[in-house]
Formats: sequence, C-alpha cells, structure tokens
Amino acid sequence: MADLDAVVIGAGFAGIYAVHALRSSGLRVRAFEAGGGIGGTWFWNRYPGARCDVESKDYSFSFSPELEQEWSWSERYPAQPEILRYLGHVADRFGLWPDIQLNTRVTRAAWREDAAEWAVTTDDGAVVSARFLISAVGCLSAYQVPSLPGLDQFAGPWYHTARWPAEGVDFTAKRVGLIGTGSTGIQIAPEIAAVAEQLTVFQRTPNFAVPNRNRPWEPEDERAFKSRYRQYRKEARESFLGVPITGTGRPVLDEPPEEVQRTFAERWRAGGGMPFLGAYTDLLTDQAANDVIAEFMRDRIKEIVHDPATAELLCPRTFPVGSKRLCQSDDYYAMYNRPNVRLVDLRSTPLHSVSAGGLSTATAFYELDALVFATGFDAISGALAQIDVRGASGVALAGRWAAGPRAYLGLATPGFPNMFIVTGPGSPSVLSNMALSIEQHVEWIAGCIGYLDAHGYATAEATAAAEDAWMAHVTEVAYSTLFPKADSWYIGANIPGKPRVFTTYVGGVGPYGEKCDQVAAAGYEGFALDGPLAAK
Ligand code: NA7
Repeated sequence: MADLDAVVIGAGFAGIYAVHALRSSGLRVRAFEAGGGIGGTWFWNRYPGARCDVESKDYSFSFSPELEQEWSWSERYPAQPEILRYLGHVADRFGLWPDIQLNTRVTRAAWREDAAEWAVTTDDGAVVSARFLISAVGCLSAYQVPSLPGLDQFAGPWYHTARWPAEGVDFTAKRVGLIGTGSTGIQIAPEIAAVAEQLTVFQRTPNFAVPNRNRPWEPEDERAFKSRYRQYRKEARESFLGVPITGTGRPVLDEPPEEVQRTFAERWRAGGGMPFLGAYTDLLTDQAANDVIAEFMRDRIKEIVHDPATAELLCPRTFPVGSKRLCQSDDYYAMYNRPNVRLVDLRSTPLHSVSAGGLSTATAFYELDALVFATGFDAISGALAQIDVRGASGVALAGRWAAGPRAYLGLATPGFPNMFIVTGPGSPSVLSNMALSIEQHVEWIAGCIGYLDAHGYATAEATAAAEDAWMAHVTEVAYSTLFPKADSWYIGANIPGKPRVFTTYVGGVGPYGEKCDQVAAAGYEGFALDGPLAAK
C-alpha cells in the first residue's frame, strides 16, 4: 500500500485547499512546500507594494461560509502581508499544519506502473509513495532574471521581486535601478521612489495601468456585503472571470462617443481593471474597439504626467489594452512627476551590461547603488517543468511539453495517470479569479478521486484525443480574441526560446465549470479509467 493517498506539491492557495478538501474526503495527504512558510506566490513576492489586483472579497476561499463571515479584510485590494495572515488563519482554523511539510522541495516524481502509484522524491533525499500526485505549484512561481553581462561584477546588492528578503530592504539615500514595468514593477516603483535618493526605471515596454482606488473596507459596507455573500459566490462561479462584473452589455463601436467617454471616466474614477475592460462587449475581440479604450488611457497618462516626453514614453502603442495583464496602481504615473525619478527607454537604447558601479545601455552609463529586477516569470508551466516528472514508461513531462504545455481541461495530461494539475495549461487560471478557479479545480479533483474509489478504479488518465480536442478549443477561443496579439507571458513570449502557445482558456469561468461538471457527470469522459474492478 502506498504511504499516502495523495502528495500535493506546493502550499499556496491551491495546496492549502487541496490538503483540506482531500483530507475531508478521508484521504491521507501531505503537501510539500519549498518555502519556509505557506502562501506560495504570496510568500515569495513580499516586495514593498505587493498587492493583489482582484478584490479581497473575491480573492478568498468560499468553501466555508463561517470562514468568509468571520474574516475581515481591511482593504478593497489585499496587500501581501494581509493575504499571508489570511492563509495562516485558514491553516490554523482547519488544522492543516500537520499535513504541510515546509522547507521541502519536490525534485522528482515518477509513476510506478507495477504498483500504480507515484514515487515522490524531495530535496532531503526522502521518497514517499502516493496513489495521486496533485500539482499545486502555481502559475507564477518560476521567476526569471535576464542574463545581463557583468551582473556578477555589480558592487551593490541586487534583488528579484519574487525573492524579496523577509527582513526588507532599506533604499534610503540609495540610487536604485529598476528593470521591468509589468504589474510588479508598477507596484514597487512608487515605494522605492518614496525613500530612495534616485530611482531610474529601465522600461522596455510601457504598460497600461488603471487606478485601484484602494480604500479601507468600511464596517457597514462589509456587513451589507456579507449578508449576501453566498448568493454573490454563486454569481461569481457562473461569471466570465470568476468575479461578477456589470458591463453595459453593448459594443463600444455602437455607442455615441460622448457616452463612451462618460462610461470610461466613471469606471476610471471607480478604479479596478475588470470593470474597466468589462465595460463593453467588444473591447477584447475587436481591434478598432480596443483602440477606443487605448486612446482613453493614453489621454489619462498624458493628463497625469507633466513632462510630455516622459508621458509619451509611458504610452503603450504596441499591443491591445488587456492583452497583457492590465496593471493597477494609484500612484505609478504620478510618480514620474517626482524630481528623483527618471525613465530610460530601452527600445531606443537597449540594455548593454552591468559593471561594479552601475548599468550601461547602448548609449549611456547609469550609476547605481542597488538593482531591482521585476522581470517576471516562466509562467504557467515553468514551476512544474523544474521538477523531474516522469509518467508511464519514464516519459518526462518537460519533454511532452516541449512544444508548449497542454492538458485536458487544464487538469490532466495523457501518459501521467493519477496526476492532476490545479489551474494547469488549458484552464482559465491566470485570466480568472485564481482563488475561485483553484477551489473549482480542487473540488473537481476530489470528486474524481471519490468516483474512482467508489467504482473500484485504481487509475484515471486523460486520453490523447480528449486533450487534443480540448487544446484545439482553447486555441480557437483564444484566437477569436486580441490576447494572442501581445508578446506577453500568457503566450510565453517573455522567456527566450519558449514556444509561443496561448494556453489559458478564455471561454469563461462559468462555461468552463459547466464543461468540467458535464465531464464528471458522464463518468469522467475523456479519461481512461482502469483498475482491479474495471478489469472484471
Ligand atoms: P511581467 O508582467 O512579465 O513583467 C516583466 C517586466 O520585465 C516587463 O516590463 C518586461 O518587459 C520586463 N523585462 C523582462 N525581461 C527583460 C529584459 N531582459 N530587459 C528589460 N526588461 C525586461 O512580470 P510581473 O512580475 O510584473 O507580473 C507578472 C504577473 O504577476 C502579473 O501579470 C500579475 O498577474 C501578477 P517586456 O514587457 O517583456 O518588454
């Protein structure tokens, strides 16, 4: 008999809930977590300004009505420390700690055909066996530092935002260089600018950012909201993004221009990316429609940033709004009005090298005391690819995914029996409310395991035909939108050599959930189920 029923890799939102849900089904579970604490991406990304871009009332577990009533979020958008406190509370409240092993990295997982179980090796040399392997490694875990010649010569400290020192960093009186202007760079830049002697932002591509309008969650608002939390959660599960958004329901191109300006201005004032992009039905499918919202945003940038040359450099013009993650910040653009902040355009003068005293571009040298990389992640597949996962006949997952990651419903892939991926490639994952998508996946996986046990099956394995059909659908839906037009991490464009494949399902959280339910109701259609009773 295997040591465990299930090994869970990772203890972020996904791993924490997997431990709870599988244990509640009576399974023997252990989660291995490389970090010294739970939280996954929220454990590692402890840089100043780190904040979720989904509202706290949405970015939280819904599985326990008691939990959602008793926990109070202090702000509209949760900051990283508060998310960690929340997850700690969840682990305490549901007694999850005994089944989570911290400071332990899974290095290898191999399917043993004869025993129909996984052998999971950790970096302390231990090997445990389990019937099921659940990947909860997260979509944004494998961080990347660009290979910059001379970085090892730099005299000052350098940091990647995804490995920020727990004790913090004091930039007082320092000349700091920041590389990267995605969601992370945009969050950390104003925090550095507020304390540093000088901040130099090295920008390769400008990004669109909408205001957060972050604010405390007032007790009366909280009480009123919580009185209908159950109904709200139901609406969220049926919604497109995993967050109920009220749009106009009309295409922007059919709307009188003054009405369009009024609608966007209203949503700009209210803050938040999802309501902004969800204002009209055609913004993410029609380039001409997207041009309207892009122009509105560029006008706001030019309004906020005083220096016209800097404002122009900050105006994105090379990709549709929303096809890269729409950033959110209340003070990023205004930060450029500070005298201690300057912007360097890497398009006209690319990065060249680092030396002891600073950073050189093709045309200039910038003296720096510290360097910060906010240069992103090998997203969606990167963290799993770092583990030596071997399926039937010793086939490597990394090899199977060489042409791009793929999975049936984003959950399972042929050749890897009894392995499930939480928010894997082919699921709505990063283009949805992750907390909700994680719960939906974990519940589906727990249901599938329960079905196998109840019907005497030992294994479930996605069929190649089901995976092919699903990924063809994922691709078809993606290419009916503007998403593939951007060189984004959604499509792997940020990682040199990574195949350009769009692997996130943009057909909507609600329809996706229905499809998963149908598959389950049909006896796990698209999976080959096998085992002792099945053989009879
Ligand atoms: P992103 O969104 O991938 O942003 C990374 C940024 O770093 C982006 O501006 C990149 O420019 C820049 N970058 C990356 N490599 C280089 C090199 N070699 N030289 C110069 N600039 C570079 O990562 P984030 O951490 O900001 O956000 C990831 C997600 O986390 C986010 O979308 C949210 O969902 C949460 P580029 O645009 O590629 O020209």
